[in-house]
Amino acid sequence: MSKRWVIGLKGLKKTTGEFKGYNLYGGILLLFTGLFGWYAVTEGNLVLWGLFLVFLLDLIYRIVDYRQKKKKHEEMVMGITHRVKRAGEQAFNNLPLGILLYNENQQIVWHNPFMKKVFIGDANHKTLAEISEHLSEEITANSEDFRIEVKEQVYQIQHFPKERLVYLTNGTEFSDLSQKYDEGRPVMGVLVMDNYDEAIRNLNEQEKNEFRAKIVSLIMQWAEKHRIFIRATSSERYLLAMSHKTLAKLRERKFAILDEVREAAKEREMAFTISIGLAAGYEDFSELGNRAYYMLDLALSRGGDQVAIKIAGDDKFLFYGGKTNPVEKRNRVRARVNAHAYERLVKDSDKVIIMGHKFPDVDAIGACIGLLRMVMATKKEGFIVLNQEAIDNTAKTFVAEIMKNESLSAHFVSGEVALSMITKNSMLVVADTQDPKMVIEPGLLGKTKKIAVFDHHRRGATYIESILSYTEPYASSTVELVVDMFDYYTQKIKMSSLEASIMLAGIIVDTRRFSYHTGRRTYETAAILKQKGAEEKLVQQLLRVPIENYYSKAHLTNRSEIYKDHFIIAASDEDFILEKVQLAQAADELLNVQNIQATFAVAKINENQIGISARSLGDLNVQVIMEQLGGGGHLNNAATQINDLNIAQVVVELKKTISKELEKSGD
Ligand SMILES: [Mn+2]
Repeated sequence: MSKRWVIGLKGLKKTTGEFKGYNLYGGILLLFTGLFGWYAVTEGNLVLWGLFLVFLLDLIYRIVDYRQKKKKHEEMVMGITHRVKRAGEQAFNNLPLGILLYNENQQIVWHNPFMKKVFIGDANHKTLAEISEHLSEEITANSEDFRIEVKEQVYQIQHFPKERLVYLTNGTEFSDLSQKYDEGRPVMGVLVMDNYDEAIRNLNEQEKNEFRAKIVSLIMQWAEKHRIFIRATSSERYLLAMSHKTLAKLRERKFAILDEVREAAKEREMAFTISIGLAAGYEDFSELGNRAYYMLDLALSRGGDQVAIKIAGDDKFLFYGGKTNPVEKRNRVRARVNAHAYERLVKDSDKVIIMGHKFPDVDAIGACIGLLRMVMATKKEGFIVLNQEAIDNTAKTFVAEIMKNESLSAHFVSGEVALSMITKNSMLVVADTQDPKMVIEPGLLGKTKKIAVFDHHRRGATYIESILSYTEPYASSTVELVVDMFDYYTQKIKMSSLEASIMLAGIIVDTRRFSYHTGRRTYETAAILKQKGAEEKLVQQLLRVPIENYYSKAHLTNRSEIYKDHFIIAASDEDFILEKVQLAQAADELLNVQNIQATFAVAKINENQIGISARSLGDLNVQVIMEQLGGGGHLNNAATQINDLNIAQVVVELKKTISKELEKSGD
């Protein structure tokens, strides 16, 4: 057989293989053509000849048509293959995708042309470290997905350690965009002058104007320097808008504007401060604005002269400043408004249930008694929640005295009893705390919507939702706030001499005999209580302490350590258990030491808990330090309780926290 025939047969086989659809029809056509051809020859019939011719022509037509189609198809396939191949080469050489292979010594063994652009030149035989230290480190660590920076460009890397293969894509634009987006996100804020009216009270008109101009120009210059949008919404309030980038800068500088304003006022021998609430990271502008106002409230309730920030996604609130002790700025208007609101709420309630914080002290119990007396003056039922086995030690003698007095003790009930008698129409009153976790019977909080809070502590991150809240961090005690309202209550408040004495003792304990947080109002309150029958002798008698208190105080003071020149840390032995109040007293007493700014008394307060009591003259904010150790309190009077550590470990943590705080305030 000749070669041509073989090729022809092969072609035929290939054809029949590839075009199976044609086979059946083609076979039938061939059969009929043959059949009619045979009959036409043997029969010699003209009709048969005709039919034979028709089938033959059809057969020829089909074969020619098939061949043409096949040729066209092949041409098309060839064309696409060629183009795909070229596109692949193009991609390999020109796409902004780098590919490199390295060997076990981290030497580059091959890379595509794009890499030349990245590395500026041929990098074959170079090591990865020569190209980028960072790249080499990540590859050594077998990282699979990371970013590196080469010649100010950011590359996204995909690494396949098994294949020793690396892909690089240029992510500079994306990275720039995401940074721009982050930095450009809006921040809203509110700035207020904390105590403008009080500060300028004693100035004449010209001095007032000069002072105001000085402060406003400081604020405006600050805003302009940092490109902050600022608009006055009242004479003491400004709305702020800025970018995230600006916020980051201000945080870096620890909101120096607070210090600038305070110093400018100090130069004129005035105590004047500003506070700022800021919110960032919320997509929704109404939420952003609301949060900013909420943060301002928080800053003010903590005593002002500070910045409070909430950033979306961050559970914690950020605080800056808060270096001054809150100055008295209470006005009689608030006392009047709150007295009237309280009276109305009492009238509208079926009964009033009053509770203080867990382990209530004399201030808490005294305030409860004052609030109860107001309820009784309106002729409503009132009860004070007290679990007798859980009372602060200083209050024990007072509670014993209360229990001897039948008419007064009838108003004291346990948490359980209170829970059984509270209704939707009852009012719940919380005194001397605003933290929902701190109250004697937290179960009561969910039982009624009518809740009133009276407190003189700075507000923490969580607080009780209430319809009436009279909280003033610059008041000496909660008793002081309660007595403030007496004058404006329409019914006359009557009380026994024991009750007035307990209330007076509350002030004495909280002010450590009028040496802390004592303002004009504190003495006025004491005078009012004196008028209502308070007896110093009884107070003195009830405040006496057992001799053990002196021993334990001595134990602590003997173990005092001066830390960083200005701080005293007095930590007891591991096996010594002290009362919280003894810690507080030791810390108080040590503040009398020369050159000391703050004191910390540390001791076990029960088998598994260590307490720290912290006191400060004001230069170091001990509230912030105790907050970081899980506690709280005031700028110059704070405490915390710590579980699961021993005394030595607690002291280490405490020192760390103090150092951190000192660094933060730049000392
Ligand atoms: Mn108190």
